[in-house]
Amino acid sequence: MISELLRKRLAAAEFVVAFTGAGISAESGVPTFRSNDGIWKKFKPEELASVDGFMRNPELVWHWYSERRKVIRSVQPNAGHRALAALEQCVPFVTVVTQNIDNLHRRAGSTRVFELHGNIERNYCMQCGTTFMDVETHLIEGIPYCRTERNGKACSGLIRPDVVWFGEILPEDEWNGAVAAMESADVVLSIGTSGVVFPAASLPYSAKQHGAFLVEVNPEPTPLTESADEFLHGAAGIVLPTIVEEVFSHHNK
Ligand code: BV8
Ligand code: ZN
Repeated sequence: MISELLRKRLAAAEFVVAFTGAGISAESGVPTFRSNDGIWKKFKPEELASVDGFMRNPELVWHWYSERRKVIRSVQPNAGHRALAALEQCVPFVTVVTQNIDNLHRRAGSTRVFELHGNIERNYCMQCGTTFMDVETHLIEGIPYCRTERNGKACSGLIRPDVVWFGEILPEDEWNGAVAAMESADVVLSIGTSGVVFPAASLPYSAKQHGAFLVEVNPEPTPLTESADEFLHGAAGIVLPTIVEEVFSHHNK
């Protein structure tokens, strides 16, 4: 399954970056966005994952995020997430750059993760910026409001999920960390992403320009496939453990 060239490149690699999208969480039971079971099928992204969408109908958007949070809390990381965590024992520097907001890479044990689009477990007040890990106690008719005391007055700001919506800029530290990782990558594994959301989707191309060996793991081709040095046609939960096994098995003994 793993070509001699990929085996050689991975075995010699010092910096490996895994660039992941919703596809790596599919086998955990988290619906992707654009596959046929995708969540965007029911709703249009602009309606839900945008500031206007939220301001227009905060209750609907909060309902959508609460439902997704429930799913995410009920699932486990899968063999794909775990293989990337295991890779840290075989390669000097492994960085995960994810578009996912499901926290599954950290729960699988990855220690260096840049979350380009935020994290569904975090929320913040749009007025005073206070961060909330839980909003259940702040709900008023399905919408959470801030009550942080500030100079004697209670804030009454609207609380929103700490995720990057369409039209919003990506968090600076996460973006800068991801760009630096991509520029020094020996090998980039682009896993489970349809490569249509920018600026995140531009990262594998820039890694390739800086000399990285680009591998794509996906059950179907994407716009990135023709630029990839290797296209591993399959599910992340199957392909990633195979890579760790076949390339680094002597490490694990
Ligand atoms: C920005 C967080 C501007 C929220 C997300 C026109 C109008 C409006 C905007 C734009 C426009 N044209 C371009 C834009 C910019 C826009 C964009 O790129 N739109 C696209 C859709 C055209 N981008 C933005 O708005 C970004 N911000 O540009 O700001 C700006 C610039 C400067 C200064 C100020 C402002 C912000 C984008 C972030 C949006 N937030 N999510 C939430 O999740 O609720 S995007 C959302 O899509 C998720 O983050 C998701 O991760 C991301 C990408 O999707 P994928 O992860 O790739 O998932 P997808 O379902 O698409 O694909 C899954 C893949 O997995 C498939 O290929 C499938 O085959 C594969 N797969 C399935 N099973 C498996 C598998 N692979 C492996 N194993 C399996 N088992
Ligand atoms: Zn507040």
